Amino acid sequence: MSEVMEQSKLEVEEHPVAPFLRMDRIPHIWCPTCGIGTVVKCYATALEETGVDLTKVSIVSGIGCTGRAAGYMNLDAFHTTHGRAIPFATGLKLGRPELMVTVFSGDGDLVGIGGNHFIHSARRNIDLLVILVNNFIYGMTGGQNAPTTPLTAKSSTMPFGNYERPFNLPHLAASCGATYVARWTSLHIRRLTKSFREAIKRKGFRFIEVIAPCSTLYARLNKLGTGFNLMQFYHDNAEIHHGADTRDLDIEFQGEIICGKFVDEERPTFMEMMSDHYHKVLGDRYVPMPPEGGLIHE
Ligand SMILES: Cc1ncc(C[n+]2csc(CCOP(=O)(O)OP(=O)(O)O)c2C)c(N)n1
Ligand code: SF4
Ligand SMILES: [Mg+2]
Repeated sequence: MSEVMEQSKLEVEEHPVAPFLRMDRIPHIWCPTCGIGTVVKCYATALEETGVDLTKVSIVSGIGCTGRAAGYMNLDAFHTTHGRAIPFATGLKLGRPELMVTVFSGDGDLVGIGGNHFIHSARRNIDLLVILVNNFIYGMTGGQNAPTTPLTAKSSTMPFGNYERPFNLPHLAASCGATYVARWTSLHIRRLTKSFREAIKRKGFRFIEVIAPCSTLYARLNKLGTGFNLMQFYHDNAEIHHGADTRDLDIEFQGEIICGKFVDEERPTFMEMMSDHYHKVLGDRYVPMPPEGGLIHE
């Protein structure tokens, strides 16, 4: 094949979301049939479809297999320490209010070690889109039990099955004050992308849980086959109930997975509350943060 033909073949074959990825970092580290890449693809597609100004989009991850997502995206991206994606993103948003800040991380990172930051960020309605990939386990470090591992499911630290009650994440987020709450699986690529598009346009603490296969640890330790088998399982066992009461969204081991949008409401964000309050109590003495951030014009 001539060099010209090879070149045009490459151009034709470029993936539609390639411009959203740091292609020099590919191949990625994720295992075959892991679900994380699908979620990244849906997020990239949503960014493209909403037409947001990518110079104003920032992504923050903690540590874990899911936490690698920030490093692969061709955005202003931050790979922070374990459990600290939300506080890092909060500081970023407060200092640069014009940015659309997304937190993209795993269940262990966001609601295990990072659980305290998660609940308070939702309570204060910090303006963040939080995407949590829930594979029911600590993937990166060898399959330890997570605060999301379903009862009786096996993990490397609970080889005889988990006996700790897991979080119902949409209920946790909603009861702490999140203003947008949805759950999908990595099989629901169109609905997940639509949910990302919708959440990108909202403000406040927006939480989207995505159930996704960890083929290498969760599926192997529980003899569930590969990620493909889990996708089949989602196909057969996921039910969409928009507006469902979040108290009813617990996930049992290999039980039904209720998906949908459960909360979508407006409430003043942390920044709005702060600004209103200081205007009221300090009047002209209050100098708000410039809309384009405190430092960039200096
Ligand atoms: C302070 C600290 N404690 C523990 C670790 C080890 N560690 C790295 S990733 C991880 C779990 C990640 O699990 P999750 O967020 O569910 O991500 P996944 O790999 O499943 O996508 C742990 C315990 C660490 N890096 N830093
Ligand atoms: S260990 Fe699990 S979560 Fe991590 S890349 Fe492999 S399949 Fe995905
Ligand atoms: Mg995990």
